[in-house]
Amino acid sequence: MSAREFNFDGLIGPTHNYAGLSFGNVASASHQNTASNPRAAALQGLEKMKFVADLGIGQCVLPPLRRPRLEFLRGLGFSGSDQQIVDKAYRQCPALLASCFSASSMWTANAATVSPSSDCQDGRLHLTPANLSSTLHRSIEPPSTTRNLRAIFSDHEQFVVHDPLPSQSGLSDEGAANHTRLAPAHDQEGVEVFVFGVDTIDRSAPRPGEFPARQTLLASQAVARNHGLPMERAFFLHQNPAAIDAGVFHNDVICVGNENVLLCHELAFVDQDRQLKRLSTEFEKQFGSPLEVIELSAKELELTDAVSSYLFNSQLVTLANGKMTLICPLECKENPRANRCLDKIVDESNSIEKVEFLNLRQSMNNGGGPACLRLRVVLTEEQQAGIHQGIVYSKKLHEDLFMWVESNYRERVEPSDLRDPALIRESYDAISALARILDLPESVLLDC
Ligand code: SUG
Repeated sequence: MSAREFNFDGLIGPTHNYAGLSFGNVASASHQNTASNPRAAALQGLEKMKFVADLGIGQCVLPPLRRPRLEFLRGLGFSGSDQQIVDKAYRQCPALLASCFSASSMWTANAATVSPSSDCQDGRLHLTPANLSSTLHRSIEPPSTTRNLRAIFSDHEQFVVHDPLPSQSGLSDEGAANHTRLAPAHDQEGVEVFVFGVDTIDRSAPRPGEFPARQTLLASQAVARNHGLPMERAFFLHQNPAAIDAGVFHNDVICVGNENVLLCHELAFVDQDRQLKRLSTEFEKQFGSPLEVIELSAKELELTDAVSSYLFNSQLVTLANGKMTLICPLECKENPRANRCLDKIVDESNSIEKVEFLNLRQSMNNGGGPACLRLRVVLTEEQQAGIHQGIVYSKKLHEDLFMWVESNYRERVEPSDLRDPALIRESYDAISALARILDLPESVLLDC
């Protein structure tokens, strides 16, 4: 049965703000305590969905998690009315307040790791929500994300939504941002590449010195096991610690794959030459066709430019005619060195034919590019019919979401606005209204 790729984009929530919560994420740190524009952010996200859908690629939306999550503060000993809790947290620890307000669920590449049914031994599509245990604000997401995914992928005959891995530093998991599926075509069997930042068992293995590694080898192996991937189809690559220390906090900041193409920087992995050779050899052996590796050298693009332009965080998609397009953030156009690299990438000897640019500045300022905002799911026709239909993108859904953003979102949020009781109410009301648009139970979305 033919299968196609769907991008599940996270709707950018009404509390989108810049709090500098992600240590090791350069953009998040440099925008700490600046004012955000939630309405513009959400509209930029919607524009991306429209752009991708107009290319003929499958598109769905994932709802934002309800924020602020005041239960989180209550659990940490803040008591009183909502207003009192917020005031106390603002005075005593603004980072905790910002954590419970964070709209970080927009980056759905971190929602889960997904293996399509063609890769899994039981013939079902497997999803493991990420535990996101390495950052405080994101570690609040997994129970709610799991609930949402179970509401959307509810047919047990076709889908398995696992529990997130235990929230433990040795099992730290950041989902699809550290996972790439390679296959001759989306609708065929593929190999799955898991990228880890640290091997917590082998103490002598290289690890970053400055910034945290957010994905462990143990976590990646556990996800591959849970999904029932044949061992010869699962690859584990070690992320280069130098890249993590330069601000590459997820592998999708330095590498993107699509079908038979792998685009990466030469400093993406430990022992890169040998590992990529091994991957290419296996790919060719298993599928009888070559893997196309496009590698940019540090001379062509320094790590700092890779991080500031987010070139590798572009969305690489296959159009109906089989050609590939790279959807880049505007920052790649503005960075002359990144722009020069794009000329090499669309060289006629490669499968990538075209480059497009999108303005995602609001998300980019928090370290979230085009690829961070989407979770890729390859669905067969039967599975397309089996998911909850209210989240499938259409012209009508776009119009409804556009109006919803226009009428529920603030134009601007200052750091001190997180104390404003009206923002709490407005954000909850927005989620209630969204439940109706997406035809999902309000009880699920409000609890998430
Ligand atoms: O986890 N930023 C996110 C960005 C996630 C990008 N996702 C991928 N690369 N797939 C993070 O670091 C910043 C929030 C703040 O600082 O307010 C933040 O969470």
